[in-house]
Amino acid sequence: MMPTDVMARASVSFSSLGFAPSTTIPPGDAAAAAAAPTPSSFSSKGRLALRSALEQFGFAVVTDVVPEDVLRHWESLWAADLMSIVDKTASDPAAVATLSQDPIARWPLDQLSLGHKFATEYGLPQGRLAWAVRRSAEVKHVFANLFDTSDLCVSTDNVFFNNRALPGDSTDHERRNELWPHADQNVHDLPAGVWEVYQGVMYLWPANVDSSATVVMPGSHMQTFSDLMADVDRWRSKGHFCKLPKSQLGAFAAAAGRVPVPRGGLLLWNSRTIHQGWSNGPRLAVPVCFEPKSRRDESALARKRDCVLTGMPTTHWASLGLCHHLPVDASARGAVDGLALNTAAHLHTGGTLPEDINELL
Ligand SMILES: O=C(O)CCC(=O)C(=O)O
Repeated sequence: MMPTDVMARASVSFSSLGFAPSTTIPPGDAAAAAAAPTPSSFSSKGRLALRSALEQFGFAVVTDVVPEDVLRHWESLWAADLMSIVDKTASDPAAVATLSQDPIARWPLDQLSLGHKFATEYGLPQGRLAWAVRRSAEVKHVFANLFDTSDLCVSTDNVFFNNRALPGDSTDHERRNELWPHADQNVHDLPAGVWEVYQGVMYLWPANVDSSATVVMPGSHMQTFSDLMADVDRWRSKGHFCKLPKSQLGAFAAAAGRVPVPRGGLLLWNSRTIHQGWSNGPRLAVPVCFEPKSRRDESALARKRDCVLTGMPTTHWASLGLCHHLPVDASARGAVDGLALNTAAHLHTGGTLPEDINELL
């Protein structure tokens, strides 16, 4: 885990960010997108603390971004998303009834995978939960503090979901994970390669020693990232997913740590910071990234609209509208007796592009 002294300095409370209560909108309300926080409502103390944590460590945790009732509402939206992809006419009514008692806990993830690593399929990246988080005025306010503007567009990445409990007998040091540390920025891919971009993950369930989490290497957005980018031949004509070479894995493992995030907290990191996911134990979290709209061109907007309408994810880049095609986990498709699935979670919009979603793209 990340050392506690680093965490103490990398944590900022949401209440210090000067959120104006008049902009609080009930979750999922279509008016949330329009209720943009204004720079005048920012508190300079909180903003400075957030920016200096990001500058020093390349990551920060904003705590208590949304209250418990909102979190419970968001969980209910995830349950609705899961039930929405069950094809009721092709499924056994008894299996549907059992699942519907508690879809989040009972979803048979080993047999009915929702995609590759994350919930990438069945329209879930454009589902109810994902859009409730993207519509949250509080989440947007955090990013507005970073960019000094509320004229922001949002990314539409995959949802992170794992309902598998850890094996009761495993202790933390025995748990193993694949190493895939990377930066999500490439300075040789211009102009985006030199923009400031902050990736975010809104944690509905806490990240702790017994859960899945995000791993970051503190401070790696500086020298480690520059060293990675020094190999011009390797990165020229490549995209923004830049993996650390094998020779650096030992250094990464020694310096990196899983970031504990309380329920309702927003983890942020610089796209240059070397990071990866750690998949061991439960997780319900939504990646969210806002960037200034001024960066986003018409073709990116068209791709983003298309993703919303077809249920596909984009990468975390809000400005680029890059479709996030991940390999499909075909072996785990529809293998449970009695449950058949549909790509349908994105149809909560009625197959149209609501004005407030369009406004956020
Ligand atoms: O699983 C995570 O928290 C991180 C995933 C990741 O590396 C990314 O979104 O770039």
